[in-house]
Amino acid sequence: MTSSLSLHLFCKVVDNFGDIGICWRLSRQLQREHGIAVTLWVDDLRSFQRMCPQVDVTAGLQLVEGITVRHWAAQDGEFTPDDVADIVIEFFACDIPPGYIAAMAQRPERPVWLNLEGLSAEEWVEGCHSLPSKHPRLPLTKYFFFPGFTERTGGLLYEEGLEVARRAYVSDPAAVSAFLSSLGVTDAEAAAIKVSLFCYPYAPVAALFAAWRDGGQPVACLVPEGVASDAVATFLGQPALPGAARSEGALTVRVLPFVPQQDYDRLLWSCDLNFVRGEDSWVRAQWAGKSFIWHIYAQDENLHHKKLRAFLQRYAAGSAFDEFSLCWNGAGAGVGDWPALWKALAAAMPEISAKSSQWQQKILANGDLATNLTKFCASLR
Ligand code: TRH
Repeated sequence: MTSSLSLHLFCKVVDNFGDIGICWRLSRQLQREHGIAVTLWVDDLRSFQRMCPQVDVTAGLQLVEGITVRHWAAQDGEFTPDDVADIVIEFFACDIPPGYIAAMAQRPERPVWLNLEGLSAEEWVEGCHSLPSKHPRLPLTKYFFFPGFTERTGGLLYEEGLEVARRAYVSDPAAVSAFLSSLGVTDAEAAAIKVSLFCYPYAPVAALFAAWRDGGQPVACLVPEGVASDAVATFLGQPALPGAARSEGALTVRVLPFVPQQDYDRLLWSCDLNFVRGEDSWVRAQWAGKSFIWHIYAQDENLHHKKLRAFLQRYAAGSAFDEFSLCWNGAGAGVGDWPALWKALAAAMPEISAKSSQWQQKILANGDLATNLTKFCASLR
């Protein structure tokens, strides 16, 4: 489907990878499925390159997989109305260059201006989604666009063909084996309970490692480079670099390279349990159809615990899932009896995974985020 629409998406990489991860995924889907000419403005090309190796970190302007990528180097650029796109999106309320906003106000056909917010399962999101906010001085109106889990939100990022690709992969043991061995995973590790670990440094990783080490079932914990490096290096007895691995008791820990974003889905599909964090990997784990534990981005006054509980309430995967999730996020009753938490979660995993397709259908009934966003923009033009 081709549309003559142009769209500029501004992404400021606050920290970690979620901002650029989400914006990169959205850019590709808007262009491929909706025919929109997307320009992605990114301030930190190095973080972008970590998940998209073909990015040239020295280029001010480049084409990556058909998407125009501009290095957003400063706030003092001069712009004319012709430089302004039909749709302008700021991710996570990042401040787009004032010169660009001034040019937006001078454009004969005002652009649709959205603030694409972060994902939360909390109810207040429904009351804020699609609300307008008039610019204090200029003849412009910005609209809040919230991802979410209900029909009164923008939905979740989900691209065409994802489920077909997932089913084809998980039903092809040779493909799974080839992918895992390409990451250095041995046959013995591939035969164990495979866990991918993507969390923030403050997760109780050492305590969980001890529970897996002393547990009855072999566990292979696959950790992308740079994740929980201190706890992983302590277990390994060496720096947590790709290829480093060590076994003790029932646990093997292996450090993987940080894979390109398109490969990250295959890591999730290859494992039995996925520890995810932030926003994008959390959503991808929900599409992966496996059990997952979410490590939420910590906020002051433990506001993130409210966000976590709101999601647990919607997801309703049972007490083993809830207790483990709460303790993993420091929101449990105590520090966590990790051997007992792991035993209960392991027993519940088949049932949790079985429920995932029902959950996916429930969310997708509201439409995917890219489609909902294009419809919302069309309603404003
Ligand atoms: O990296 P994150 O912690 O990003 C966070 C969150 O988005 C959070 O909501 C935001 O407030 C904060 O940034 C500023 O987690 P997230 O969202 O899962 O993004 C990680 C991205 O990295 C995701 O797109 C998956 C990708 N990824 C790879 O491409 N390769 C890998 O090997 C791994 C582990 C992740």
